[in-house]
Amino acid sequence: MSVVGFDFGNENCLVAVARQRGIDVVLNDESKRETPAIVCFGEKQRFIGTAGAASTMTNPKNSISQIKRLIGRPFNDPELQRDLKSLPYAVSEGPDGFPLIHARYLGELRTFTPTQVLGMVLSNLKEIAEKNLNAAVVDCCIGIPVYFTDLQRRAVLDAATIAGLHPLRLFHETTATALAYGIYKTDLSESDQLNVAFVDVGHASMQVCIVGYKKGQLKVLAHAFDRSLGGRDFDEALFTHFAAKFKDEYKIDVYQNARACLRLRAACEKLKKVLSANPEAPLNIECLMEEKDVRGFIKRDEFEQISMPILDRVKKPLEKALEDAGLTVENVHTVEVIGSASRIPSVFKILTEFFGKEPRRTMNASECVSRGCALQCAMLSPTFKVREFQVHESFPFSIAMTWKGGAAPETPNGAADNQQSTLVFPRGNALPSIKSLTFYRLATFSVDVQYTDTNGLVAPSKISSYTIGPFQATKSERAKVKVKARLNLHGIVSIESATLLEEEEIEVPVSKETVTKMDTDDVPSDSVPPSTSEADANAQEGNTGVENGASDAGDKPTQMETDSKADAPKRKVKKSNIPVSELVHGGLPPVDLQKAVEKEFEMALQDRVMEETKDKKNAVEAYVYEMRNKLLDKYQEFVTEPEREELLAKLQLVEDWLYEDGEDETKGVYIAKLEELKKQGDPIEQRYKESTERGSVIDQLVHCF
Ligand code: ATP
Ligand code: K
Ligand code: MG
Repeated sequence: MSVVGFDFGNENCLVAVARQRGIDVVLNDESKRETPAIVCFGEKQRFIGTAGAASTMTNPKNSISQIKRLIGRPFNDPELQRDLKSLPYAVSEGPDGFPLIHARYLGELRTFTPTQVLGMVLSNLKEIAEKNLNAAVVDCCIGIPVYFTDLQRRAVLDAATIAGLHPLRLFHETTATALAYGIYKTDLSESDQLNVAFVDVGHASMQVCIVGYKKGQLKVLAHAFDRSLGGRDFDEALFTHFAAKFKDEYKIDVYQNARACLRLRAACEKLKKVLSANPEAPLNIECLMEEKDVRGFIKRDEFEQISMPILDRVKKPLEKALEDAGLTVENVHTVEVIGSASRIPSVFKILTEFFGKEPRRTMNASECVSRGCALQCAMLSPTFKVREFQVHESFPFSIAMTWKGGAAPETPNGAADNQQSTLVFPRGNALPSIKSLTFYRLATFSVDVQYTDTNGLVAPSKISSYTIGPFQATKSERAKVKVKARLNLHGIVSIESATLLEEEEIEVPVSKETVTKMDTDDVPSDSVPPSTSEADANAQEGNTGVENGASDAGDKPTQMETDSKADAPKRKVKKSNIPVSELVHGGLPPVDLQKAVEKEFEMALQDRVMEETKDKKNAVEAYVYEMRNKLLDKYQEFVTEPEREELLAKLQLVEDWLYEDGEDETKGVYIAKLEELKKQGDPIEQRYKESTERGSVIDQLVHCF
């Protein structure tokens, strides 16, 4: 069983695997640790990762990057709309209200969903892991930003399915980092909590996480973020600056030329990196547009000036995190920065000033997310033994359930329409978690799950709708229905089940038997609120009681539930399951997901055929060069003059063919061509071999004398 962690970044992806001796970040085909998150669609195949990045400049319109920005967002999302302006490929609104990416692939224009493209990126990462482990990879843990919505989380899971992966957990990137930081720490105390702030400034976003450590455990105290503050925003500031400058000085408008835009953006990113280590840097691009070479120059101070609007926003998530954690700066013992854009000196300066101490870089800034994910995967996998370490995660959104008219339909005067709502998982709730709600109803009813505190969220607030029923209450009054809501390990909310509870009075003295044990795989024993009186009081008004059966730690918790007051007459509760049907807003229906899986399989097959074709073509080419050299060298004595001339001529013919008619042939044709050459070459090789073998026998004989 595989134990793998993936960090899919907006720009760079990393793969970490667990081996018996520890966690390793593995290398891709180009011997790099970072693999660009790019899929380039070609005329004959796709190029993914490093190969995709190589073709971006020559094929910008069909090179899909920054897929993390598009995944699980509706087309009309204003942030998405803003992003689209600087992306070189075409995106339109699909029939379901979600974006569709347009690209030319295999000679025709096609559309792909962001989920499909992420599936391709993940397949590529999966392959990297498989090559390194020399085994199939299925189980894994995938890092996601803490701000990912329900839709985005579901989209990542769908993409994983398309890639043939099975995530044991979608793990918040900063928490992954916190785990990778804490698990090796040997000096954690049982009583004194060590508070560490992790700040990740990546390509597109910034995340802050404050964690409290004690021996053998970490507890997330707060998550905060800015969805749109990352390295690329600094690139954009430089881009705007130079675009204006060049318009002035050279009379060129780069906005009119997609390739010029791309090149200037790339040059600005490079410039930004140079400025991290140098007080000033030049920017020169040959033949940017209209055959003009451009030259520019900027000092770090000026760079800071033009990026002021971005820098001004860095403090906000820091303040929010502190506030939510209920800490002051003095209580934060250490600050760890990660994410490659944290290398920008002005960002680092703001962090230093804010915390009143210099942030540290003890974590490997680019690798820690993937490492933490691999660790989490190892912890969740039965095949690995990992040091006991508890992760108490916290959820960054508030989630409520809403329904219509608690008293309906039996209230005659139209009270049925009034919307009611109850907070089920408040912001900062433990993750995972389970809660039960009690409804008093006559017949089938529906419940919506939605965000209440949108936390700067632009996604639709409604997450899903559920129909609960039908059920038949035996008595004429409203039936008591217990609905179980789960916030799962991925941070996805669902109504998992509904139970009809019917009370029957029986003549048994009150004893310990009044305790009814609920399904044991729910909720941990340390959070055991009995069926509260609050729930009953609410019920009088046709309302709903939420039972806080929260879980944060274990996978096999238990909950005990008492159903009667100690001095009341004994009642027995009969339980029966009620059907629950779910309608998720957005995401792929199972049929479409299956289709996407099949499509990915086809495309992967096509890629493989093309790769093999290239290999076979290379083999022909290699044979031509090798044989020619040998004929003129060590095979000389083993061929007759006419034989040699004939084969040399043949080799020349094939070489010419490779560059002309044979440039673009099928795999079978190259295989046949190689066979053809070998038919002539093999006898010569055979003669040579026989003679050298005989030679070595003679050598041995000589040595015997
Ligand atoms: P995200 O976490 O936002 O999804 P990511 O994980 O792909 O994205 P990182 O790889 O952490 O992002 O960071 C990439 C960003 O860091 C890019 O904008 C890149 O230009 C920037 N960057 C890399 N090296 C440096 C440097 N030396 N100085 C400044 N910025 C840098
Ligand atoms: K990354
Ligand atoms: Mg990142």
